Amino acid sequence: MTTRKASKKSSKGGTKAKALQSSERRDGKIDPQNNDAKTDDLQKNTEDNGGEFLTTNQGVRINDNQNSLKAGDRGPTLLEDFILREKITHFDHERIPERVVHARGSAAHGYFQVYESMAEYTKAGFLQDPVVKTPVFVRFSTVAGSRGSTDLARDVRGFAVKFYTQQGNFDIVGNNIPVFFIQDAMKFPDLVHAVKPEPHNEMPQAASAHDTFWDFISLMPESMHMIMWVMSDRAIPRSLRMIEGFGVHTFRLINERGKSRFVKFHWKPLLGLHAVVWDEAQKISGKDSDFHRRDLWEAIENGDFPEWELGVQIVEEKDEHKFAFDLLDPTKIIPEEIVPVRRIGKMTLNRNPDNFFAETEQVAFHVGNIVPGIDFTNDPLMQGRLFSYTDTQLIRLGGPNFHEIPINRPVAPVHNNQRDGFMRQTVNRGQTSYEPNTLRGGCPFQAGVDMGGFQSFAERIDAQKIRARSASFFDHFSQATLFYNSQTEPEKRHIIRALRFELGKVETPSIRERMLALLAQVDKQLANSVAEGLGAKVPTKLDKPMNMSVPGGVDPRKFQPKKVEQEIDSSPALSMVNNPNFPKDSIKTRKIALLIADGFDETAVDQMNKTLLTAGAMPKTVAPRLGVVTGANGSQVKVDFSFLTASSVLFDAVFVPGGDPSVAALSAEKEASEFLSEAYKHCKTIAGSGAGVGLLATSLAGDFTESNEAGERIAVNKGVVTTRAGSIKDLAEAFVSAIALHRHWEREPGP
Ligand code: HDE
Repeated sequence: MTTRKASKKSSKGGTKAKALQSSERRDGKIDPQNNDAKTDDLQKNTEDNGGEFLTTNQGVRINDNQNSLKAGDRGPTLLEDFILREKITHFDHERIPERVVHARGSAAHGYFQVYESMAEYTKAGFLQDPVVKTPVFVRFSTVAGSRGSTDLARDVRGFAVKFYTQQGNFDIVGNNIPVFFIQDAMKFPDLVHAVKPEPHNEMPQAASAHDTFWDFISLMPESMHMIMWVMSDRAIPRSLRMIEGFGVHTFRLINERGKSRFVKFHWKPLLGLHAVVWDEAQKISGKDSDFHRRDLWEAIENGDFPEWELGVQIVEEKDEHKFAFDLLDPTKIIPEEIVPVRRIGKMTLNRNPDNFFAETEQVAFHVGNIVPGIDFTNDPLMQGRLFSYTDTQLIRLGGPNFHEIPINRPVAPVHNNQRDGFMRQTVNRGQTSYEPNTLRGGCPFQAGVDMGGFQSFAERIDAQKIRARSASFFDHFSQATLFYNSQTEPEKRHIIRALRFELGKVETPSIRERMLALLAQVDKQLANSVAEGLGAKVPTKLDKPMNMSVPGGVDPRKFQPKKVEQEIDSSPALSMVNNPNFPKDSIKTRKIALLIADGFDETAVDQMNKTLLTAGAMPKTVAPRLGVVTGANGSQVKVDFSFLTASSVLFDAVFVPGGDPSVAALSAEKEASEFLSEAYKHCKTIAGSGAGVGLLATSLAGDFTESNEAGERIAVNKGVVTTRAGSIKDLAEAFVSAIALHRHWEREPGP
């Protein structure tokens, strides 16, 4: 295994020996260049199961782990059996409540490094010095499904990053979508109740396509911008390594002089931004519901460490009100074309967790975990979150000491007078647990601001206590329209189809009608096209959309959405296909299927493998059976997957080399032609050489192979790359260029 730090994983030596490996130096400081500081810290609690003897939790060696203690070998089990009771009791208590939202997740360790000092904007320690490597732990998640639900649900992806900085933990608890459904934390439980499986029958799992979700949404016009994003391909990513991340809310950066600026955080994936198609997503859910989890795990094990650049959009305080929207409104973005995203550093994920429960399940993120140099704004959604994340851990992790769980504890030293509580780990010595004191010389002291003491930004507030929403939050449609207008035709088509699917699963006609009326506010053609698929009409009687997110006894007309003219009509950064931030020039880590059987053309396979590996892709052989296949010249190749264990939806592209016996054997399997047809339908790149072109011709890709029956030409036709007798090297290069385009949407039929 290439990624593990074997030296740090000594199976010898007890906990005490491991503790000495801590990154804490003898003077109590942390080595700033040690990106393994957190890994070293975790070693204190890491156990390799290397012990010789099986013991009880009290350390008593066990002689018989097969049989319980009985009164006679056919008699009843005795209560006295402390070994059985301990084992079963622990087992009975192995589960903790799953997260209310974001229950399904996958995580990895890594580190972050800033490119150059950001001292002008923030005093945050980890953003000062490019030499400093800050350990991170990142958890990706879906929102609606349970812990065991499919990775490929149409859903928002959580993107939560914990930075173990030398000034304490800083968490960016964000999503892969830069806006949210609602504007005020008050509506969060309603939203989540609506999207979760319906309470009477617990259906459907991990899906928003049901009545309660759309009932709620149809009454909440503020959700329309977010709805555009979740109905787009952003909600069905190809890989967690290929999603953007966003802090969503506007935060503050505070510099040494106390000057505050507004900031939005972004994560930009270096592998680009890619999605699957909905039909594929549904099939992946059946073939491999761990698809994203496996993809992340395998990439890290292979040494293909995923990377993201941290981007910031910085807005001066004086510019707070210069936009067409309110910076505090979490249903709005700051378009990148108006305030560019400056990339300030890079995060690399380079180590898989050692234990899913101890790390991925027990990690506790909190929007409220900030460090000096970063501060909050009054975004009413964020303000509610500041309460929620501690509260949820109290029940999920069983008490107030969850900060002591190894994955949660900071690498920065922790000293305070908090004591006791369930599962307290720290043995606090001494007489004092209060401050001020003299008995302990006043320790621990408060830190002056110049010594790193946290001081909240002194925002001026002069206001009435009022339960209300600012009128500056009332433009619910303009940015939804901006998003829709920024999509390419295929992307618009996918949004229309997603809405037809979701609303098609809604059984109550009036909910569909209200949704069509809301969609008409975003774009008339979009609404008409969705309506057509539903066999319905956009209702004219609902030309004033309903906003039921209003207090009781008030005139709802006072709360109707108001459109505000936006600075721009279209933002290319919102499209995945047209996005200028992610050039489509790489096929790194893409999985390519090579369909082969005995008698395959070895020269073609060797050349193709070479080109794909050089481009950083992962060629895998798929054959009628597992084991080995023998090429035309007698060399043997290990089969990675059989048609039974693989499926076209688990690959990015497919190649069929020549070799008459191989192609004949594949032709005899209907799975081979289905494999190709499915890849074709999902707009993936398909290649064939020699007799392999004949197999392509038996599939849906057939129409695009004919033009090249005779020649040595390399034909590239809507992502189908073929040659009968031409150079395989040229074919392989054309194949790589076509895969880099990701998908060939021109094959898709109209809406
Ligand atoms: Fe969360 N959210 N959330 N959320 N959220 C949780 O915390 C909550 C919101 C996000 O991998 C919970 O530990 C409220 C926005 C992520 O462990 C809970 C509101 C964004 C994760 C909670 C929001 C998020 C959570 C559930 C509205 C994007 C998973 C378990 C006021 C910026 C973190 C837990 C992980 C998890 C509350 C809205 C992101 C219940 C009340 C907006 C990535 O505390």
